[in-house]
Amino acid sequence: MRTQVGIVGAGPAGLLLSHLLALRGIDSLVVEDRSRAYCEARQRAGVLEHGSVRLLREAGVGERLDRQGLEHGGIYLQFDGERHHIDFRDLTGGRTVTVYAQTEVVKDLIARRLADGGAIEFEVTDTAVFGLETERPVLGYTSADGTRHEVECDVIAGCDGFHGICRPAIPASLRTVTEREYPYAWLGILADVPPSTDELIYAHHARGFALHSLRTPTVSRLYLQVSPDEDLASWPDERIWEELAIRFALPGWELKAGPVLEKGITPMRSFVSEPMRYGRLFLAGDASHIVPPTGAKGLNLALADVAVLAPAIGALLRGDERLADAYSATCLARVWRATHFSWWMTTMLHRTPGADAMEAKLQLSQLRYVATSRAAATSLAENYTGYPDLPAGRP
Ligand code: RFL
Ligand code: PHB
Repeated sequence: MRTQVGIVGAGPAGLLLSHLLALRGIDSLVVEDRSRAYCEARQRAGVLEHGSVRLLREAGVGERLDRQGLEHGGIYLQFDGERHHIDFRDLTGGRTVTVYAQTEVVKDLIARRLADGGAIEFEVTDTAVFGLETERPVLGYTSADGTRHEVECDVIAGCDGFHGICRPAIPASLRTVTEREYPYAWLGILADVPPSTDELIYAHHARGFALHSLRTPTVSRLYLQVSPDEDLASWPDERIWEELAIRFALPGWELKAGPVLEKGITPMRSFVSEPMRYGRLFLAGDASHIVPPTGAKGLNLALADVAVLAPAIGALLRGDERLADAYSATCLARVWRATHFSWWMTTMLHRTPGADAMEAKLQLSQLRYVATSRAAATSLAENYTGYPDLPAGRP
């Protein structure tokens, strides 16, 4: 068996890459160790930068996004009993973000790949990549029916997330990892209740950070800062709603509670593995970098990586290696910008366990500066809506 590009992972990065390659007439095979239903239901990100929306639209997969996505012109920052609106449209010359769940992006991309005759193998096991230093790397896997395959490729794309097998296939001596774990986690819920707010609320509170996000006009997504070793069992739904109500409390405003459809705990880390290429293996998305979710960047970085990778692979297959050689550095410039922004949002908004009075006062001063200075707010707005601009989605 052979394909031009072997893609490991059917998350947003692997699926969009497969589609962008197909637009260039390049064939690929996506292998995924989970089921299609699992990939389409996994609750994760919700916010698309303005450039990610444009990319999906230009790639011809933005039809449902345009119909159902909820455009947002700003966010609220809440601290010290006050809620301040940060107006992205005004601060960035019209830029916005769009709330459209990652689950929907994944559904749209899977549907499109299958409609176009694209090859996606779900529920594979024992994925392996080898011969990465050669011009004929091999993608090995066992399909759901137990058959072992070894597929000869021109290029392999490691889009297999943080726990995948592709990053570890790069010799450790050739990789530099820069990493930080935060002393807190997010407890997230999906709730069958209309959002109590018109824009996302990022709330800094003495008891910890809280975020009010949403999915649709009738479904809300909310998060609470908890300790990293928190036991979900000690958070019955009533306790979650009580804690959310305390952290978002504001005179004259009420948090609507409702049935909790799903809950989970997410650890928080910043992680970058460099470079993003080894021979004919290219890493994209969470396989190479993780950001804490406070900046809403993870999904957007995954999409940005493959927008750079697709034309680089196209050129490489025509014998021009220049874009492929520049791939890692091009992506890492954006990755490090997002890593800084996500770290900055995270440390400004969360309560650090054991923090002294100095840290608490400095956080409040920083929040007040962002809420009152146009220059400081513009920096937040520019980074949140997406910086730098993305390459186009159409070949
Ligand atoms: P994914 O989505 O993890 O996809 C990787 C795929 O690879 C598969 N896989 C394998 N397949 C075959 N063989 C193997 N050996 C394999 N090992 C793994 C996996 O099953 C999976 O299907 O990575 P990708 O495509 O790079 O996409 C990255 C994003 O998923 C991630 O960055 C975001 O979800 C992060 N994130 C957020 N990002 C945003 O931009 N905005 C947000 O608002 C936002 N909120 C979040 C988030 C992530 C969260 N969690 C749970 C991690 C909120 C949360 C709670
Ligand atoms: C979400 O809607 O899941 C979400 C929104 C903003 C974030 C993180 C997660 O910063």
